[in-house]
Amino acid sequence: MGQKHSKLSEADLERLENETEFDRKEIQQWHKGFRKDCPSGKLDKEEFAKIYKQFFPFGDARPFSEYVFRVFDADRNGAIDFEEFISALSVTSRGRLDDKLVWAFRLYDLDEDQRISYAEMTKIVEAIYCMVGSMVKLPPDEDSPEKRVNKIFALMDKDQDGYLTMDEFKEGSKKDPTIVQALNLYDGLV
Ligand SMILES: [Ca+2]
Ligand SMILES: [Ca+2]
Ligand SMILES: [Ca+2]
Repeated sequence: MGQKHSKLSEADLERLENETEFDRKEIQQWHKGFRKDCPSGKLDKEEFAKIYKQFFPFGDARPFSEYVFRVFDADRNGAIDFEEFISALSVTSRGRLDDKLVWAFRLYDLDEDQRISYAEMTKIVEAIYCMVGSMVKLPPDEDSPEKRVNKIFALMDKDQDGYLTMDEFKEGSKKDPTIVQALNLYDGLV
């Protein structure tokens, strides 16, 4: 393809070093891998879904990958560039718990009204169940998305108004680490 800008500039490197939890070497490594998997320098929805598929070959990862794509694609231009990729990776794999939770909240808050409705949570949980397929044996009180969402809301929705605010979500997630775990897709790959 003869891409001219396939190397990170010094300025980009410095900025990413400051903005992420990765050091220079790691950023360069990730960049190399990113360019290899994605020579155009931009990851589209299809390519992103393929990455997920590798990790969850027995289920259908597409719906979940599309929700995650939305959050990675910070400027909403329909493609994930390296900077968006490495920033999301930094938060989800190395971020402080609070930052991870803000990130997860954005994943669930589909209409971006700063609260998670029952319907929004159900969509994401359905997508996760669909992706994980039959790989995991779920306890009887969580063996359907509805049951799981009921359980999450019972735990987190303090004022029982049917919505989770950021505060409710943060508090509750600290009691249920599986919420955050679902995001750590790239953990252990570096
Ligand atoms: Ca983008
Ligand atoms: Ca919402
Ligand atoms: Ca509430």
